[in-house]
Amino acid sequence: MSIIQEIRTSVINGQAKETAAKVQQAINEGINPDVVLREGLIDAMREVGRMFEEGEYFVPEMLIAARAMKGALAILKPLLVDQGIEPMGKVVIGTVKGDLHDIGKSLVAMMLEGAGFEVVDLGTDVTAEKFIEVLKQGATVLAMSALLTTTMPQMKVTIEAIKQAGLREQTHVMIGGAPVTQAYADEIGADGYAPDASAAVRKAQELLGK
Ligand code: B1M
Repeated sequence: MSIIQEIRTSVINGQAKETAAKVQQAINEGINPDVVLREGLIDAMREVGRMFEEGEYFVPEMLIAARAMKGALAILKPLLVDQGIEPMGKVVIGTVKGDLHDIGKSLVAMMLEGAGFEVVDLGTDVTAEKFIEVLKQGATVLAMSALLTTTMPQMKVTIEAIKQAGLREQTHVMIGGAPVTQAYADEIGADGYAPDASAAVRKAQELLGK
């Protein structure tokens, strides 16, 4: 089994220590951190989702797999985040109210930081009011993540709330997350959608005309 396959298997099995050790081993062997991320970690979470859908896994198994993935991300973060880039603008990011999924959002935050954005990460279960507070403090990009079809509408609620707060004109709104699409972004009046973390960086740069 290749080291990437071993990483994938250890995440699926929720083995946090083994995952961290194997990720470190892969890095020591000179494997590109982006390959470790995409082919090892992200692919493993996709498989965990499939197993959950098919009733092989339940919430506790999803949680321990997520814990293994997060430990590995901490190792990859300094390698994925380039240093010393000019500040690009201030982004406020969070997973919307009612939604506790934070891995994808954290990856997007990490990549934005790496590209030189100042990032305020509000975490998960973020209300429109909390986003607005940071927008009032000078953030010009609002980045919202949702992983549940039931929480996607909260993105629209937040856009409406920033309109009400008189902040819509000065705010670039971008959205993403597994169930989110460009069509949904158009429907709710977001300025941009990105399918993954790298695309999110390109979208934020594009929105700010960089
Ligand atoms: Co949940 N969960 N979960 N879960 N979970 C999903 C999302 C699900 C698809 C699983 C399934 O059924 N196949 C399903 C949603 C179904 C639906 O809505 N149609 C689901 C469900 C049902 C639930 C619960 C309701 C289960 C229950 O309690 N019965 C519950 C809800 C809790 C809540 O939020 N209120 C729940 C709970 C959990 C855990 C807490 C156990 C855990 C999360 C732990 C954590 O995040 N700390 C969990 C997990 C791990 C998953 C899966 C397996 C993996 C998610 C993940 O981390 N993916 C997930 C299945 C799946 O997605 N295949 C599932 C890896 C991550 C890197 O990808 O988050 O998509 P992703 O992010 C990507 C892109 O989407 C994009 O870039 C990222 C990097 O490439 N992106 C953006 C994300 N945000 C972006 C923002 C942007 C741009 C791009 O701009 C701003």
